[in-house]
Amino acid sequence: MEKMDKAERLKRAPAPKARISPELAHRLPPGQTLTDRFPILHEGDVPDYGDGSEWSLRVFGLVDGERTFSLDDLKAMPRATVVCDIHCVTRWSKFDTAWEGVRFRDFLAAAGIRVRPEARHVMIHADQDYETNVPLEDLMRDDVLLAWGYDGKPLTPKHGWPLRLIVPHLYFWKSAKWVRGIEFMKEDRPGYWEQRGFHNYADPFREQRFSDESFEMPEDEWMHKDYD
Ligand SMILES: Nc1nc2c(c(=O)[nH]1)N[C@H]1C(S)=C(S)[C@@H](COP(=O)(O)O)O[C@H]1N2
Ligand SMILES: [Mo]
Repeated sequence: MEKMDKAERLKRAPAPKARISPELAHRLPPGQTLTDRFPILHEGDVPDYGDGSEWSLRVFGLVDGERTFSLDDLKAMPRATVVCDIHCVTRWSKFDTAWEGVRFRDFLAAAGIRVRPEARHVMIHADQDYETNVPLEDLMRDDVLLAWGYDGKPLTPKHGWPLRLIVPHLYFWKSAKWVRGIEFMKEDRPGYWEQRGFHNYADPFREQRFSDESFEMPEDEWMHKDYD
């Protein structure tokens, strides 16, 4: 048998995938690499909510009456810990992140919020002038959390204190930090990134990064990354 030239063999070999054990590989969406660090990404400055006592959450839109909640109101609701993998569109994924808070659907039930039947979409309103849209059905899933804790500790300001959303099955830009409002809507409407070329739904396993295939990831999205 003829020995194939090494360079030729290398050229023909498939490009190495991210170094990840075969048992974990199915959890890593296409085009993602795994990180143990916790990158910090957001638009605008980190808001300072101190002990959270001045913070409030407004629920409005297609509900029977607008309501406002304090952090203490939320903490008195049934608590849950969700351990999940998170996937950022800038190609990092982090496995087994542990968040503490109240499930979105438990929040609605505990607060007695009556959502009108015509509501199909939700706009999450957050600082700084950030918003992101998620179908209501998706928010009702078992692992969707309104979180005030991470890894057994209160959220740090940079990661969204006092309250952030966690939607593990969508790219992480849907997991808004510093949430201030939840708006129930009949028609869908694009949020901050959804208006700027990113996918409206954002399923990482279907690699729904951009609304238009020809859209390129802006260079600074890759480079300007801070870590804990
Ligand atoms: N309010 C707000 N939430 C936000 C963002 C933002 O700019 N503002 N960025 C999103 C993006 S793109 C990502 S990847 C995650 C990053 O969360 P982390 O900093 O805790 O890793 O927050 C999301 N939530
Ligand atoms: Mo992101």
